[in-house]
Amino acid sequence: MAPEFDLEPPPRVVDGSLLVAVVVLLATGITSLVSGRPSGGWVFDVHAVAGLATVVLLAWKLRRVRHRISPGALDATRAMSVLLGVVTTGALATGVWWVFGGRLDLGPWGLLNLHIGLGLVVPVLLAVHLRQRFALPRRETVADRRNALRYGAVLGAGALAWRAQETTSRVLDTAGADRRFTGSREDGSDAGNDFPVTSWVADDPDPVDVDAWTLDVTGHVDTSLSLSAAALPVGEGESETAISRGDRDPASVEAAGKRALLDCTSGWYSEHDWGGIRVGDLLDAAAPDEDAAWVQFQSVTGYRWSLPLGEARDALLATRVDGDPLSHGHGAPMRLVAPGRRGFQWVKWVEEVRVTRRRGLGELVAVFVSGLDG
Ligand SMILES: Nc1nc2c(c(=O)[nH]1)N[C@H]1C(S)=C(S)[C@@H](COP(=O)(O)O)O[C@H]1N2
Ligand SMILES: [Mo]
Repeated sequence: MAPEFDLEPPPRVVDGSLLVAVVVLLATGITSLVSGRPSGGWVFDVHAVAGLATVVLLAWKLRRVRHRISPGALDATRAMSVLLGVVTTGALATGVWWVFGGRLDLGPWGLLNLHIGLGLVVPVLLAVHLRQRFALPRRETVADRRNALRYGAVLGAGALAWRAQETTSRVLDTAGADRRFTGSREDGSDAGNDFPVTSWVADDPDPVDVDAWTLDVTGHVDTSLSLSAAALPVGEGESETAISRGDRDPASVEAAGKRALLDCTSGWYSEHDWGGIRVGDLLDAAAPDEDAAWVQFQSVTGYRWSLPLGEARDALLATRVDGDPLSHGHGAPMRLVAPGRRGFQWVKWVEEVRVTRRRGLGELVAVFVSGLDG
């Protein structure tokens, strides 16, 4: 190794590494939004370490290019580059700030939503930037051993910083210290309906008229069911109820309970004792066809999400939280409780349980646009 070894890699290697880092950050960032089980925790670690490495890479890059930016020399291409630099810095800063317990009140959204928003804009701006300025690094430069050492150093520093941050948060006792592995912080556990009411995008229906409401079980089942609120074992003290099934014998469904943790991607979690009925009991009553594989839960608003049949059986359709009837904001008369799934999958104001063979892809759109039509 040359004695004057400099940690900073050549310009094109920095640029190429930034591109790789953004791809990794985008992939892990999006994956993290659907990761709710501890086994998916590594996704958050990779995201954090890549983010910290990006801080170093971006600092090198900005130091190198800053002299090019003077108000006189600002053409469209450079304005684009400046915007990219600002948005990327913003995405990194909001991420770091979140980890150290930062908060921001943006109406229905918070700091983590801002981080996600900025993070999604970066790849778009970067694509434009690359069209204007892209140049491949030479292969010898990429394969150079000193550059490999530099990568190792940058990633190692990122990993160390990520580890150290946990200790720092704990020692300083910042609000960041009580984060789950998903980054979410506790809010309103065991407090009945007193925890945040969140809509992912714009869903905000009028309260559901319980007298007109029915829960319908449809699709690939032997017997479709339509249950009124009165036909559910949801009142206080009721433990089971008979569900009529056309010309088959009535099925009985018992009241069921489950303790489960709702973890919203906007950065909070809340753990409660939920009461309602097991989806499995409902499915037993309806008798899914042989080829049934998915169960879709649909809201009165059109918002919907599917779970694989086996997992759905173990989910709960809740009418109560910590012993109290569910409030309208939390999805009355009935909401899905899907343990291990992120909050946006816990469909509120459920009115239909549809058994399907294949997953309906429309739901991937519906969770974003539901409620936007007013
Ligand atoms: N119908 C419907 N269900 C929904 C949502 C929504 O916008 N519409 N938001 C989801 C999101 S993002 C979360 S985090 C949880 C929040 O539940 P809560 O408002 O009871 O806390 O509900 C989920 N269920
Ligand atoms: Mo959410």
